[in-house]
Amino acid sequence: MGKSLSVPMCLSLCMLLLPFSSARANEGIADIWQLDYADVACSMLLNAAQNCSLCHTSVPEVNPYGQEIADAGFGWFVVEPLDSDGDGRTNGEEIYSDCTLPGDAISPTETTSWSHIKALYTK
Ligand SMILES: [Ca+2]
Repeated sequence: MGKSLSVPMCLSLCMLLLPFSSARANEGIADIWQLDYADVACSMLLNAAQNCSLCHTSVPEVNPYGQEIADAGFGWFVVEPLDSDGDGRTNGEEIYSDCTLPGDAISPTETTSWSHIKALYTK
């Protein structure tokens, strides 16, 4: 009798805790992404990782970059050669040099960034 009650109780408890444990796991993933790219990504991207907008449209919905990372088993280095948002620039280019969101095709491009515009007028 004791065992028959404990299994449903455990399942109920697990179902209650699952959303929280998933959220905590995702926070850990964002932290790891930040650590992996801390020396190469701009602060905008590091902040986007922290506030979840790097990979999510609205949690738990993911953007194309978040989906490809999930599909790759959270191997973000594997998806660097891909162009998740279809804007013509690889995820790696967006992260390492352009400082644009790899999951958002309408995030500013290098040619529309403030530093690029300033450079056009200082020549
Ligand atoms: Ca892209």
